[in-house]
Amino acid sequence: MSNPKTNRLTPNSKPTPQTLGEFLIDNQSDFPFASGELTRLLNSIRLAAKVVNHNVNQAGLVDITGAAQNINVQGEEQMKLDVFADVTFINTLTNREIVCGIASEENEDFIAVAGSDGGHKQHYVVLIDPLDGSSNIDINAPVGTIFSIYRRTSPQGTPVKLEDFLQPGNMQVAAGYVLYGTSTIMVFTTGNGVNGFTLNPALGTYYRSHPDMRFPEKGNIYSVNEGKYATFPQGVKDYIKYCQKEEDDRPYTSRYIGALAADFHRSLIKGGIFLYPETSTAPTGKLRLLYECNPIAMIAEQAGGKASNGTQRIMEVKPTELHQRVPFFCGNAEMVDDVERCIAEASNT
Ligand code: AHM
Ligand code: MG
Repeated sequence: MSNPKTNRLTPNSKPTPQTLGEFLIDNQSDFPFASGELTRLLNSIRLAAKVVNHNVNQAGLVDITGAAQNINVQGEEQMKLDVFADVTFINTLTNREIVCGIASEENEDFIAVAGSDGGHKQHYVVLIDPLDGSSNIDINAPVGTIFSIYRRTSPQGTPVKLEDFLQPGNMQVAAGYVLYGTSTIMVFTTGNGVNGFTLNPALGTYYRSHPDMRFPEKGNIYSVNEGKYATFPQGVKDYIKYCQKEEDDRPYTSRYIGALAADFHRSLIKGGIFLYPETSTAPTGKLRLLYECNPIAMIAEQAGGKASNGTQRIMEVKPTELHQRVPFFCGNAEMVDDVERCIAEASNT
């Protein structure tokens, strides 16, 4: 900042925002188990997200810069972005030997990660949706990455087992998402509240732009694929009618991007609810418990909101399969209470 009278630089009165790297170091002792392993893991996720961000931003150029047969300017084969994101996260996490296992939406089975010495001494498993809402790529709309981190339950030193991944959400030690939107933001929690860090793409640095994120006291936006209304259970139909009714502070506004990370982020900032119920054609819903719903649920709860499957807290659902689907209702606590009430009333009639 310069002083117009003297034309000399004067100190900026605004404090420099903390970077993500500084935040991780400063708060390391608050992280569960505080050995530095989780800090390194979150560091790797932020690095991989930068690489994915770069490629997401190139998406519109692929047809121009990628020559025929999908060869790009570096002579590498172009990958679909969701595969690229998957490979990027897996490689970044495995090469640094900081996880003992990874499960991803893109892979049927989990991956057991051994260290370069062949051992399995790491403590954490990561579950990830590498590119959430990937169909938005074609229309230049936001996409995300969602991740969930657990401490393994099987003995250290042995290869991870399926049981290490099938833990209820309330055992998560950290969870977060990266939203590649008009700017790129990484939002995460380690169980001590929620913080958001916006990427300055010129510097490649994330700054703590959204400290101590909380849902606004009241929400007035509902977010659902209303085209599927006819297939929803009666209680959800009733709740949607309730949202639309002219009464008190209603009707609410309807918004739907079609990428959970983006729709949830709007709810968190502006106040609202995201709904993806079971339907007559998808009787257990669409969204995946382990790498979509649980991490978003942990962030929601840490920010003062709620997440439910309609009758039960999402983070208490006992997983039985890696790619298990659940109905999902998440956002301002009062709004989630209202949809649960409508579901309970409809099931009693
Ligand atoms: P994806 O992770 O395979 O891209 O799909 C998950 C997405 C969610 O992010 C989004 O909320 C939902 O699926 C949209 O589904 P629909 O098109 O049925 O509304
Ligand atoms: Mg997804």
